[in-house]
Amino acid sequence: PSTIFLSDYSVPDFLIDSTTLRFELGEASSLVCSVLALRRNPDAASQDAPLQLHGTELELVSLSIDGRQLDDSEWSQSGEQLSIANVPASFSLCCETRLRPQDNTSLEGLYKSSGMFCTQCEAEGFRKITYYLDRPDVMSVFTVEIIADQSRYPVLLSNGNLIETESLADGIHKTVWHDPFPKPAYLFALVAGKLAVVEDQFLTTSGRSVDLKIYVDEKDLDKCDHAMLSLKNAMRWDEDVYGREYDLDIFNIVAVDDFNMGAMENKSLNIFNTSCVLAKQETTTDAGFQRVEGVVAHEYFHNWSGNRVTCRDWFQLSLKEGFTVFRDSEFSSDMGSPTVKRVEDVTLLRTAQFAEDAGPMAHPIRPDSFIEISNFYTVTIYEKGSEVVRMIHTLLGPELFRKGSDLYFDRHDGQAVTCEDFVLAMEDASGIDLKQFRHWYSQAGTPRLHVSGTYDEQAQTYTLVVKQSCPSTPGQTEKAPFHIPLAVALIGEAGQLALQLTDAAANIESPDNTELVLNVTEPEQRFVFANIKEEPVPSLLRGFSAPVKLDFDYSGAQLLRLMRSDSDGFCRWDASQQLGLVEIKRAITALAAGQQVSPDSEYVSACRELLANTSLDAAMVALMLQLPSEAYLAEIIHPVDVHGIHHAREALRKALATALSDEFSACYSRCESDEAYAPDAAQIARRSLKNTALSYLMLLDDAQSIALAVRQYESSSNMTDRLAALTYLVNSTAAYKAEALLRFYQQWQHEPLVINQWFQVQAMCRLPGTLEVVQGLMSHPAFDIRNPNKVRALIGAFCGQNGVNFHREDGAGYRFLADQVLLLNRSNPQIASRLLVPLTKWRKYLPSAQQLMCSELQRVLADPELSSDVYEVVSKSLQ
Ligand code: DPP
Ligand code: ZN
Repeated sequence: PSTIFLSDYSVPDFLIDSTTLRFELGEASSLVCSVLALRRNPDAASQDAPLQLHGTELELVSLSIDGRQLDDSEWSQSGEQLSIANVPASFSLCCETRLRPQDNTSLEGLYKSSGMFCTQCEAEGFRKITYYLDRPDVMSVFTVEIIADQSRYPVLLSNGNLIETESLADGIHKTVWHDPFPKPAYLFALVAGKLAVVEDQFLTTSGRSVDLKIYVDEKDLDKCDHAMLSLKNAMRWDEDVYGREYDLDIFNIVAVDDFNMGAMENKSLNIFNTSCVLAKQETTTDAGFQRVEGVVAHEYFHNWSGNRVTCRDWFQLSLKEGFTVFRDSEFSSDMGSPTVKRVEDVTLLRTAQFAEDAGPMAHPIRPDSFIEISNFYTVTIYEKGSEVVRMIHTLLGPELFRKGSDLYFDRHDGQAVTCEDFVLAMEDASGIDLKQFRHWYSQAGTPRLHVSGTYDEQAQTYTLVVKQSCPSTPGQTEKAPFHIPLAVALIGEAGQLALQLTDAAANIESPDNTELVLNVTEPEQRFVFANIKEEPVPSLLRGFSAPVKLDFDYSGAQLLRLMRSDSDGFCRWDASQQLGLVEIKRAITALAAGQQVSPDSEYVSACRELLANTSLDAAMVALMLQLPSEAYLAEIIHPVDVHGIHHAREALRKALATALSDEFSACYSRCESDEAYAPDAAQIARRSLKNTALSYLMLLDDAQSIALAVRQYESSSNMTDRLAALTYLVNSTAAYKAEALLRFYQQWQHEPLVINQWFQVQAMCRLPGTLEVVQGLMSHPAFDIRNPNKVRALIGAFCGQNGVNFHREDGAGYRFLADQVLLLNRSNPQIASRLLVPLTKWRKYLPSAQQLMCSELQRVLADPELSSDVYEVVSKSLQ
């Protein structure tokens, strides 16, 4: 496999003004006939280059230019390229290809899922449908004719407007769709199947009525309400917050069982993984409801940030993904609890993204090179990309940011552009210089801020010294300093102090002068605050104002003050996590010395206070009571001793449960409620706190707690409480757990998404012997290795979220993963390379684990038929 470089970008030699596709869908094979109106690109360097089209795994049936059939000598094929020399300046190319969608297990291009035809073309799947200029800067107007058996495939969909339907002979029917908006091939979609539909309407701000349709399997008709509501909320929000209106009369969503990603934003025909669209209280957890809301909004928002303005090339992927994640997270924050959403986003960033940024696949949000673009749909491109847009929002403020986004959409509507175009629009609209800020696009790695503070009582000043650095990443040893917005406040005995910098060169101030955003731009900088009458505790990186690791040598007392009284929810939560971290480190030391784990009494008191605090959002209380996750600890403690960390953390949790058992019980009872289920912020918060309390109580391993969990399991009418209880039971010594698992399966065996949760609960069980359970479940009739959701629920959850079992000391977990990757490499390379990620982090662990992990990676690398997807990840991780 070869490497593709951003620096090699050149404009396409040809443009495609229109694309007409005809699909004849059949049981054995399908025929695709494409007619492309091609012409030479006047901006191309060469005006006599051959036409080179992308195509892979295609059977070419015929090829003609302007009605004349080409003979074999007029074209040649090599790798994914089909070349035709000596073509005119403008012409019509007609190409027929034969496909076998039913044998397509990669789930890219045209394939079948549960009897329906569907497509996935991003990033480079269209080339599995026909020969084409499969690059996002080639935008074309599509007309699509679909011909299929009427009884098997009554619903035939593509992008844009339905312009014709016709019944043909022999039970065949046809529909024709036309999309007036030029688009790249990656946004093409087709669906044919037997689908039921839920319909609604949305009236846009300028009075256009849009038909909204969600197509699902008949049995799922009762699980569409939440997605529909989320869609309407998202459409309204994008009008209100960004001034973006929907642009067609129809918006379709189709739910598909077998899908590599969460969902796909194809123009007016979004295709969704069932897991990201279906929801109802009996089958879906609160987190599931929130995911549906977030993903529906995300894909809808792409209509502007992605479709109307798209990417010039795949190195610019974060242009649409980072911006759209930022948009959807602001949306979710407005729909629910902003602080909780922020904490969740930061948690994902600080575990998965920081790990990626410190590992062998580290890349800037705009990468310089790749082997396989599918490997770059990463937490870096998405979540760090979103943080970079958020920092622009912080630096500009909401009004100028909106001016910038208006300018970006106006200036580039209908174009395929770059991250640079986005930054330029923000600069032009605001007049704010983002020159140094641009390093965030080109440099990988997580910057580190070392901050120290000194109080000068005599001068009544408080001085913050901020030093920044960034570790080397593959291919980048030296980093230029970043422009980092550092939001700060100073907390005194009675609350936040008024801030007055002696050097006015800063910065953005809050209206009441008690919060500042410092522009950190130098390797080392000093900020002096005047008129400070008491020694304050600094509240730093408020709202997580930049995706960095921050060190400040807080005392326990200072952290307790922040945890009790900081007005910034993120910092308040983070203080609780830092205190938890200190306790876990003490527990590790204690266990290593053969001593008992006993948490600091101040810390226990703070937790007790939290449990009694009914004025604080219950979701915040729950989050603050949860100790830093093992995944986060693995980012902080080096080398990572998975078992040592796990046992220390569990021992500390158990000690807290013992010390606060009455408080946890009381909290549990207080949170019980019999009101009708709603996935709203208040109820979600209460369930979250209730289940956090139950999880602690279960550590007592007493009959009373087990009875509580059993009762909750049996009496819950919603999946959140039921699944939480099942999870705690499965991880306990309760004899009832086998029965609970069996009954759960029997009750839900006809709901694949619920069965996925059943697989996942078992795969994530922390008790010994889980690998054997997982291996056994792989031959369960409900498991299907061709279905990505099942693979993620069982194999992905075990390897990625069950550290103590995956890192079994005999290496069996690693061997299991390598076996599965080698198997999936042949059928679904995208999923195989995704799954491999936990092994690639081998350098973090103890030497004994490193060796075992490495030898499994080597075994994978030795496979002679590695896909480019797996090859890139495994080879880079061994470099
Ligand atoms: N479907 C993926 C997403 O929306 C890729 N565009 O992020
Ligand atoms: Zn996206």
